[in-house]
Amino acid sequence: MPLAVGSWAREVLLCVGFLAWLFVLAFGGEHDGVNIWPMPKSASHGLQTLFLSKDFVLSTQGSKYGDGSGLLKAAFDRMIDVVEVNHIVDGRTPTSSVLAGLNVVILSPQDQLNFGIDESYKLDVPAAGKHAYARIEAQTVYGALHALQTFSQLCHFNIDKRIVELQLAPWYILDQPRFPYRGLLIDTSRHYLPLPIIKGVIDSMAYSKLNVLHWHIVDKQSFPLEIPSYPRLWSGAYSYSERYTKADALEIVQYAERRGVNVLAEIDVPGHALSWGVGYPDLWPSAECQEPLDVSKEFTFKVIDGILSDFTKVFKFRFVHLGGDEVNTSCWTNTPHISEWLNKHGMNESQGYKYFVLRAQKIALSHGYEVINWEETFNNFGSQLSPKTVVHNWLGVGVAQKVVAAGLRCIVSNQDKWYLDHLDVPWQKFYMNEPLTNISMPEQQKLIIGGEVCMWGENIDASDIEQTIWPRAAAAAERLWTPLDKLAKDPRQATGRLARFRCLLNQRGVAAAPVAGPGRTAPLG
Ligand code: CP6
Repeated sequence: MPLAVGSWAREVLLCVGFLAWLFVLAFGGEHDGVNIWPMPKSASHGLQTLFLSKDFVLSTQGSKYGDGSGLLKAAFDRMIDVVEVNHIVDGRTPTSSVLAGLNVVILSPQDQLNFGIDESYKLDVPAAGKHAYARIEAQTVYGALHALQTFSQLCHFNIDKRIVELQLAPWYILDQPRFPYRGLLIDTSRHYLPLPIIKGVIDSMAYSKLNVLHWHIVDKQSFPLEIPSYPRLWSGAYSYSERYTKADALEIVQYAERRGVNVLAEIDVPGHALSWGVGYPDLWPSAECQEPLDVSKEFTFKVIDGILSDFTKVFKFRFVHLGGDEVNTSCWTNTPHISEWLNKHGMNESQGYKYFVLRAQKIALSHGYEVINWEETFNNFGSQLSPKTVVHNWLGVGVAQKVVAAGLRCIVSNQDKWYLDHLDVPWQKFYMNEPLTNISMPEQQKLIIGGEVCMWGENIDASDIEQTIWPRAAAAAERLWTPLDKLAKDPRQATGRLARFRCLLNQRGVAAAPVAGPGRTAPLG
């Protein structure tokens, strides 16, 4: 008899659940209960709770992707790890509504990561069942990786019961990024960052679906990277232990690629390059006047060619970043052999700067790269830049408009909103920075390939990089991922969800800083 009552009650509950689900679909609006960061393009759900099996498995039935590199399996195992499936206590999981595993169906056999690949996915979690599978469908394995991140955010470890719950099932999620370039800059010249720290940054990028690690490797202060063609360049490192071998760089690139993150390498020329001359003083205008790089010597361009040639063996991203910002040419004017050379070639300092930037671009193009340059190069030389240039905004508001009007592509990083080293800029400002401001023509909008938050390294190092990046970078990550109509119009509407994402980062070992002021970080209810 009790059994009969139990099953009767269950029918009623299922029915009530179904009606409530219909209600949510009809009136609730899609944001209700959708605690996912960044917000997917579309998500609808019900009100049932499922439980993950202790033996939660990956099935690739029906998939065209062979996973020869084990990339998908490794991503699945990391997901199992962060949702703590291995901490489930046997016998505590309710026997009804158990999710047995995930069926991942990938339509493309390729796993070459690069700019502009299809990152879309579909994630379905069924309503109930004793041995049900959730299902992911994606064009590429990298779309499936995003789906796994989303799935991990639906799960929640119930500490009292030692089970993993998945609430508000069934789920139907369709998702794809708004912009193909979603970047984060790190700077290993001002402070060396050990490999495990960089890997931690890459892990945390994947949690918020950022997909480009812009590695500002070298600057004035140090040259930490081994360049086999010019082995004295890393004499400009701070110390022997604060260096990256070519193998280290490859390790970072491969680690990132397996998480769907591209690595954009930068050599900033001709300014910001003083450290190059520690090993090769000929690159300096003179021993007294050490930057920008000597524009008058063939050797300078041979070194750039050597570096970029070595880069092609490590950095497989379509783009290389050639800097070009903040060039002060006074050392060129003040150094006799350079001012004579400029005179002889009929150039003033500004024309020398242009000659340098365009020649460096040609070298990069000859190695098969497309070029990214900081905005000063566009502000000074406009359409004389290679049409393959992507202009990286940082100074001005309104520059992106001019760049796309000139038919060039643009990455947005305006310093008043997306510079992480500006500690006084709150996450709300990061959230509200709209890359398409005042750009309305669709052809021009397409030229804004995305944006990037910048963690310049003058005042941070391994000790505080994580809490300086997070949670503010996550605010930008949602701006870059989520369709405009799904973004919060007022950041207050996103506070609770961001606070929860920040908590998730903490649970996963990322030292993300608090979202709100003192006390409760998420509003009640
Ligand atoms: N280093 C390089 C930097 C900066 C830039 N380039 C920078 C300038 C101003 C601020 C923050 C960072 N430290 N190589 C500018 C692109 Cl406020």
